[in-house]
Amino acid sequence: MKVKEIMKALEAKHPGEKEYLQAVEEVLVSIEKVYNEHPEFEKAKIIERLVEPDRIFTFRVTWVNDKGEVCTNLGYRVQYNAALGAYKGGLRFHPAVNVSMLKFLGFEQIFKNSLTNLPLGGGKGGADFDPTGKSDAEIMRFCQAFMYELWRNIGPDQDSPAGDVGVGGREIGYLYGAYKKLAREHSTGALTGKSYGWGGSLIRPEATGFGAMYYVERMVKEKKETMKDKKIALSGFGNVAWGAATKAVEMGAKVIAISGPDGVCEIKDGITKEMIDYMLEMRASNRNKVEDMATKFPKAAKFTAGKKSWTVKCDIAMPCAFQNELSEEDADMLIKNGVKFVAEVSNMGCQPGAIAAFQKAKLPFAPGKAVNAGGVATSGLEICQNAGHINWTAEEVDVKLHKIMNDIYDMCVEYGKNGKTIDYVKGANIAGFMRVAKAMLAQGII
Ligand code: 2IT
Repeated sequence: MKVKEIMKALEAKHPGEKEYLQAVEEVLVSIEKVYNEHPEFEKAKIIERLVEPDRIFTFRVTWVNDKGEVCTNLGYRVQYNAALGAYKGGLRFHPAVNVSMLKFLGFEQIFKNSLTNLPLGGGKGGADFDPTGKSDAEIMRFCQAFMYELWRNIGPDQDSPAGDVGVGGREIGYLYGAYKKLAREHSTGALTGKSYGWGGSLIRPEATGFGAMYYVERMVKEKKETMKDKKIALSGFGNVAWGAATKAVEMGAKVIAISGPDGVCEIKDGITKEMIDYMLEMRASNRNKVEDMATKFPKAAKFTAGKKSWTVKCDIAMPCAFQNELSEEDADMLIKNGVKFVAEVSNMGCQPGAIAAFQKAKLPFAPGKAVNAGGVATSGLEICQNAGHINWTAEEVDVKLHKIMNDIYDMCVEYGKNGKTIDYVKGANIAGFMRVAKAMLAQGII
């Protein structure tokens, strides 16, 4: 395999699919050497087969808003690769959603799911629907209209969506209600991220953030340091940042920044339990404004419009919001301010220039597909519980999640160790890839 040639061909075939091409290139560069040591991979054209999704569904979603107006959005499901199991991955509702974004997310999901060591294939979906400013009733009607189309293509042994940006517990409830009505399957893992009591798993809401902190704790330990009093800058204030903040505080660290599309909230003395709880209300309001935190807690939080979390001096930077949210300029600022560790929690949260800057500065940098894998891993545990018609306790789930994150960390070190340094990007990509490639080989040319 020659990465340059493959990328040239993909650019010609999928012009303008910026995020997709970026995600593919990152993985190919990491695995090139190992891949070329396995002529059987090349013979089976593993890369050519892996970079194209198995199939993509695109569908019209028409619904009625509170004013009685008819609205139309576009819905998608990308079923990317099923070598390891049924397609699995979240749904994103965001106005910028398009095929490129969902292909990048689906592609990343293949390797992330592989890292969990659970039998999960990779997929992703969503719609260009903007939840900002929508009423609860509008959200429900949109979710129902979305499911009118999607229900035929999902199921616990086929494809199991979950949440992502813009899709949380409330949306999964409406989606699952509509799915059950249409499919007449009433007790399955056709969707995960359900609430506890009707098929959901305890710890699933917290899992992405908890898992990320378990991973970061290992990175910190590797340098013979502890989490105590570490200053952490998070971005976003959604489900992921909420879970990460909860666990960070439990570990004795201080979350000193959260952010939103409107700006940053600096929290000098560290976020409190009350403030973490308030993040949930902010999310439910659909206002999408982090300024609300400073309005509610004016003494503790200082809001600055138009600024990102990366302007705040910190020990650990953790993007938790959106792809490419941390630029090379942001990385330079963080480095100048003495950041010690960077862990992506959002999928592809750092631009390539930012990753290069962190690596050049010899800072431990870990990629989203390893750090945030606790979310989908716990979705996998939800599917297990659904299939067995049982509920595990919060402790049982947390123990399994913690072990999965420790195993992912160990795999990243095994494949990414380079003398005294650890290239977590390379480690995650190679470890994730090898399992998928071997499964594809064993299953023949399909
Ligand atoms: O990016 C992700 O891994 C998710 N949005 C969660 C996917 C899942 O199926 O739980």
